[in-house]
Amino acid sequence: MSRIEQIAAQLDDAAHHAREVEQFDPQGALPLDEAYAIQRASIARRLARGEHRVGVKMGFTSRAKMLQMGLSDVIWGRLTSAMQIEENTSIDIGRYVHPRVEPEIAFVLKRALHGDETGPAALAAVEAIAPALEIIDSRYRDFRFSLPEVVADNASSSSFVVGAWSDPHIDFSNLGLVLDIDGRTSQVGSTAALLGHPLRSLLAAARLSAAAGEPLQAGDIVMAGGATAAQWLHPGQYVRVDIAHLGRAGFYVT
Ligand code: OOG
Ligand code: MG
Repeated sequence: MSRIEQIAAQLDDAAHHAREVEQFDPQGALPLDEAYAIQRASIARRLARGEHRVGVKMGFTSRAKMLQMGLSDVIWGRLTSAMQIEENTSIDIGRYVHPRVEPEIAFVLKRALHGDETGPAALAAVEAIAPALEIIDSRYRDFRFSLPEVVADNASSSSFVVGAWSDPHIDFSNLGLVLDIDGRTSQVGSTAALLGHPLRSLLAAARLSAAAGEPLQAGDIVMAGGATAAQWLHPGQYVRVDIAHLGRAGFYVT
């Protein structure tokens, strides 16, 4: 087994069995293309278990997230069918290492994107947008990692919840949003936190996945990135995001 496959297997096992691992490159010396090769190999193991690809997620598209994690390069990861959680159902905290939640906006595409589109062309490929929550669960001890490490770990992706889909022809550049935990406001923000406009996050997703040889397809979901700092999850919580004009999405933690 190559070193890439070995690390991919460790990270995949850690995610599968909710176990933490030690950092393998705390200084961040590994070239990013190798880190993405580890990510691809770890996702290949999930696909071999019967999961299928449903889209991509963007990471570090807001300053709040960059500041919280101390990293400032936009990254991406792959979403699989097993990661999607039905709205208003429960997640079992025992299946995670140390999960956090963050409010996001999701896109679903009606046409493929090749990565070289302009903003209006990318918008024309969007079928719908929705309020969404991402549950991130870094497999590294203490949720600490370097840039290549988080890339290798599929950008900490673990689960995601998408609310009702809306027509994308409203101006979604600056919609207020609230992350509520147990009925109390936990974080407030705006969709403008995502690279100034969430469409920029979609353009970056299209460009990066096309460059990796896996261009976005019709039906793909794109999670545009956390608009606020992520919050820890604990059993007993009810978590909800509310985005102006788009509505809500929530889940329970048991
Ligand atoms: C990395 C994932 C970042 C986002 O939305 O910015 C991310 C992490 O914070 O663990 O999902
Ligand atoms: Mg996220």
